[in-house]
Amino acid sequence: MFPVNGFTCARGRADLRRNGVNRIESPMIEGREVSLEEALDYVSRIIMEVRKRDPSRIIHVDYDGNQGLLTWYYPARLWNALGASQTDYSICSAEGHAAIAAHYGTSFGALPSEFPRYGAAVFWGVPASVSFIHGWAALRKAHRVVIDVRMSDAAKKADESLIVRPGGDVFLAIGVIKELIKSGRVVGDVEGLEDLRRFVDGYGEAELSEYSGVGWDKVRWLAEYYSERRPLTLIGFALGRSVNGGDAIALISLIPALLGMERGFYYSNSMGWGIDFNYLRGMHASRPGRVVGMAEVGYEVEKGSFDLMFVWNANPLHSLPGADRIREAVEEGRLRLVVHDPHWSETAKLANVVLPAPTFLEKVDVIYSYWHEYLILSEPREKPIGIPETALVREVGRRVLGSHPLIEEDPMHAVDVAIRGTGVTLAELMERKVVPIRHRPNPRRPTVHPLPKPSPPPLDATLVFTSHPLYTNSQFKEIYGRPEPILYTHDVEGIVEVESKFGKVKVKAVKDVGTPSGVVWMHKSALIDLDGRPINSLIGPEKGRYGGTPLLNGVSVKIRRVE
Ligand SMILES: Nc1nc2c(c(=O)[nH]1)N[C@H]1C(S)=C(S)[C@@H](COP(=O)(O)OP(=O)(O)OC[C@H]3O[C@@H](n4cnc5c(=O)[nH]c(N)nc54)[C@H](O)[C@@H]3O)O[C@H]1N2
Ligand SMILES: Nc1nc2c(c(=O)[nH]1)N[C@H]1C(S)=C(S)[C@@H](COP(=O)(O)OP(=O)(O)OC[C@H]3O[C@@H](n4cnc5c(=O)[nH]c(N)nc54)[C@H](O)[C@@H]3O)O[C@H]1N2
Ligand SMILES: [Mo]
Repeated sequence: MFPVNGFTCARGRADLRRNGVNRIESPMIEGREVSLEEALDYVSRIIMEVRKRDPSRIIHVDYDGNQGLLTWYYPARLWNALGASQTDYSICSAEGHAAIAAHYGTSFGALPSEFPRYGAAVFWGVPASVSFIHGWAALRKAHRVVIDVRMSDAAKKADESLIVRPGGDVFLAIGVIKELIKSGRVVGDVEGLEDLRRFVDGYGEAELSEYSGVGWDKVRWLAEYYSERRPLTLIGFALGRSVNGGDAIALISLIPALLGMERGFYYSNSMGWGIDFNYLRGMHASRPGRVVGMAEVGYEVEKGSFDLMFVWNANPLHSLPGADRIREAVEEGRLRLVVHDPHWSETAKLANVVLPAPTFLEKVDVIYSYWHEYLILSEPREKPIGIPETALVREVGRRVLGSHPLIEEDPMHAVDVAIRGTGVTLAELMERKVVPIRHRPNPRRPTVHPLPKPSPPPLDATLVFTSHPLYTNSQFKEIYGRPEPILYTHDVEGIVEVESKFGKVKVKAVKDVGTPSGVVWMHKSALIDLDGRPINSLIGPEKGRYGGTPLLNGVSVKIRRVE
């Protein structure tokens, strides 16, 4: 059975309607409609020009607009064959995957089908009633605790909620572990327990309460809850984008192991399915010229490190730190931008060259999930507009590389090879369309190392982001309209300027009773300000110590009323 819990989210419901709206209908060069042939020749010429100088001055930016193996992964092989620069794919979940894998050898945790077995659940930094509604529903019968920096919708709906300071979770986790050890409730077979004991002993209760923002009685309550109720621990991706985020995730993921629970946490199992993403990207036969942190792309553009940016399946003007730097470089002619997208995204509107892409409803692909354990053959049901990603890279590849084995390999053959580790064959997938992945990674005895190295949480007003129920990142404006850039605050209302060390934006401040002073938040789908500037102008190049994830949550800001 496909674990969709019998309902579809607002985005899923809108997909068919969205398909015909705001589409890029034709290739364009500098605002002029051209034939596909002309656009492909033009893009190939630019690539050859830049490549002559230095192929690593080309950067491709691609992310998760559509999670197809052919849409997202396969196209990267063209750029690797060229020796172009790539990003580190860190923006969303890399920090937690790396932090958990450092302790368990894998980030593979509980399976969705195991959720209903749990009578209790701790949603740590996961406002799941909005960001993870299928997981929230799968645990609807469980007693639910939500830990956040504000009273999120999930915190309001939960049986219990705990409010921490931004960046304070690692200290709360240290406190919980300290209490568990003190009361003799650590029974798990975990390597390095003595080191962990010494580490947590290095912190006093008062200090931990101050840094976490949680009184000691509540810390003790959570430790007791853990040992008595043995909840499933759900860990938010967004925690990995926060101050001390990787350390927090690492330590939180260890709590179930300390209690002797096997795979008692859930992050995302996608890194454990056995899909060979590197094969799809052609890493067996080529290498990127350079890997640039997603935190740093905007800042590298500012420094003049690239001549050409090729974007697909992503909307960096909306989503990347320092996005204003990218915009300026394109507007001033210092960077050429080519975008391949089905929709007129903010980045497509800025681009020098735009190439239309079919949506997932218009092409064949194989889809995997961050959540459920199924591989899916996605087949076209609408008439396609534009050129699919696989065809595009093969056309451009032939023009700039001639015949190259990475480009010549049939995309479906590449998928067949890449999914071998899942225990599902392409033939089986072609026949059955939806097939459960059989591979499970081997568990390793968990270790407490590396121990965290947290810093005190910020004292200034801290900006954090969260999912919007109607949008997926920048997507679905076609149906639900452009979201207003609203900054939710404890006590400020009106038009305000928000300033960080890196930039300044203008937004509308609205009071929210569930937001403590010192915290301000926005929806991560409302990232264009009242003057059209990217909100991510505020975000700097700082990144996490495990997976290099940009510090998107926890940026210190000053807020000034202007109207
Ligand atoms: N300040 C701040 N910034 C953030 C976040 C935050 O919390 N705060 N969150 C971050 C997170 S978690 C993420 S995952 C990133 C997301 O960052 P992006 O991946 O840039 O996000 P999307 O808005 O989903 O953009 C996807 C683009 O892909 C296009 N697309 C969809 N389907 C296809 C297809 O089949 N082919 C092609 N070629 N294109 C397609 C869509 O039209 C859209 O323009 O943003 C990050 N940015
Ligand atoms: N409806 C909808 N669902 C989505 C998405 C969407 O755009 N719309 N995006 C998808 C994507 S790409 C992702 S990555 C996931 C993200 O899903 P989640 O990881 O669940 O996170 P967010 O929705 O970004 O919300 C982050 C929460 O963390 C809180 N927070 C910020 N800093 C801290 C901190 O230091 N400690 C704690 N404890 N909490 C903190 C914020 O207040 C906020 O409630 O959601 C996915 N689901
Ligand atoms: Mo994400």
